Amino acid sequence: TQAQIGVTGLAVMGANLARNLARHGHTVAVHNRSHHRTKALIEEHGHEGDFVACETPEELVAALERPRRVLIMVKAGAPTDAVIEEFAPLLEPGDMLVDGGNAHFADTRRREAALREQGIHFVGAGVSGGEEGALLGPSIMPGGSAESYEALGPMLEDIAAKVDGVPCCTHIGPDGAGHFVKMVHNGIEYADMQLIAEAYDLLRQGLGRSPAELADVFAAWNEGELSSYLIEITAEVLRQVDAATGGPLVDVIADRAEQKGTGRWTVQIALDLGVPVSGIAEAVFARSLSGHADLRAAARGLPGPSRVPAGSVGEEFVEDVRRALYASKIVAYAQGFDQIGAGSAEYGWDVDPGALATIWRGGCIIRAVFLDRIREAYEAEDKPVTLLAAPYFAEALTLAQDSWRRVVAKAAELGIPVPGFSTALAYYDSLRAERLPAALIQGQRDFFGAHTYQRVDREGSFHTLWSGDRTEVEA
Ligand code: NBP
Repeated sequence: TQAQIGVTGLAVMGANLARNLARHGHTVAVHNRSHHRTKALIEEHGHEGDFVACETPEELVAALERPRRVLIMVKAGAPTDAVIEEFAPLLEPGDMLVDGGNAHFADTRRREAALREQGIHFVGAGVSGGEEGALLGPSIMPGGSAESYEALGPMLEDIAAKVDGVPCCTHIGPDGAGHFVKMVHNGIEYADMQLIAEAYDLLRQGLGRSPAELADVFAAWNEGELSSYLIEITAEVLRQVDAATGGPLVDVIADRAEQKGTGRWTVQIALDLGVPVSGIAEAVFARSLSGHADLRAAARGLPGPSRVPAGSVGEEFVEDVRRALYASKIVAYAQGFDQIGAGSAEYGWDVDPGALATIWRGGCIIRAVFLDRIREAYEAEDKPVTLLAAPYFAEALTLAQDSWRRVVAKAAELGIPVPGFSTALAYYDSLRAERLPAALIQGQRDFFGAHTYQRVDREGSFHTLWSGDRTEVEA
């Protein structure tokens, strides 16, 4: 029998995607650089479906029906290039090479262009959902040609998560579009996690609640508008008791957050595109700061607030924090979607944000009820310039803003760091401001560098003769 698809790279993600494909009735040819992984997969899970075990790339390619579909699930970076170099010469025009790893979208663009010359469709597909998602239904974000999606889409939609019967997989756009949106997805994930962590910290320090009590708070929040995978697992983590100490696990975990790089890429690219993704940036910086043992040790003795009024935080703080979290989350997602819009415009991808919100409702780490609201906002006749101004979100922010301000003010008063909450509020207030102090910055720039400024009342560029008689001249 000929296999419908081949999977090369059988570490946790590749093996689980291969099993998912086989469980959906596809014959899957499987290959790994070190054959022991292939053997282990067949021994442990061969009974789950039809697998063809292959020892070499040649065998894998020979096992496939045409046009061939080969899914690469190896470590991103040089390993992916090595695997492409191995497989490309074995393929024919019309065949498809799919990279399901966490590649940088610029690498995907480069690889797609090179393989296109050979007539091979290169598909950079973002896959979210971790190990479990790969096995039970991930959210899949494939880029590449529309033609390749015709041949590949049905199979990917088959194994993707489903929400209301709709698969969490859609063609995102040409070349690097899929990996770009996966990158921003991860950036949003960083922001969302940071905001949840700040909410936990505020309630722990501000109200003195225990992790177990806070697990109940997050579990309750998960029943409402915040309902999401990340809130759900937060409750689970907070409830976990450490076997060694008998105390909360969260108290014995070292407070240094690590990162693999997609959040950092999101911010780097946002800087290049000129998109203010301050919420994502603060989340990346907060992780970085947490790891700076040297800076933290050197600053540990610095004073906190000298006088914290006793009983200044009451029961109503819980609801204030919930609303502040929701409002900040809206900002983080709005910024992420802005970045996707900017990337799409820059590279001519024509990404449909509503379709993206749809496929993020299930399978992926940022899955949330809230994404249905984003989908609705982008499917409305009046496309929002910013999600903040879309009717549902504008109303949610209106309802939340007093709480949001109280929480950020209280955090400053108590000396609890809330970089995510406060940058989100600053973004909101900056966007809605009638006038920004950017006018003064333009004045300063003109003073020291004759950079000129524009006026609100006349066309043209102007310069004040700062070191002369301080009259204004047209530049
Ligand atoms: P890893 O990222 O740990 O990669 C291990 C695989 O890469 C093994 O199959 C290994 O083969 C293969 N490999 C390496 Br390393 N160098 C190779 C080379 N030069 N030639 C051929 N094969 C090579 O696996 P993973 O955690 O399953 O992730 C796979 C991809 O999926 C990554 O890009 C990852 O970023 C992405 N991803 C992961 C997750 C997650 O939750 N883990 C989620 C979403 C996406 P070997 O067995 O011979 O060493």
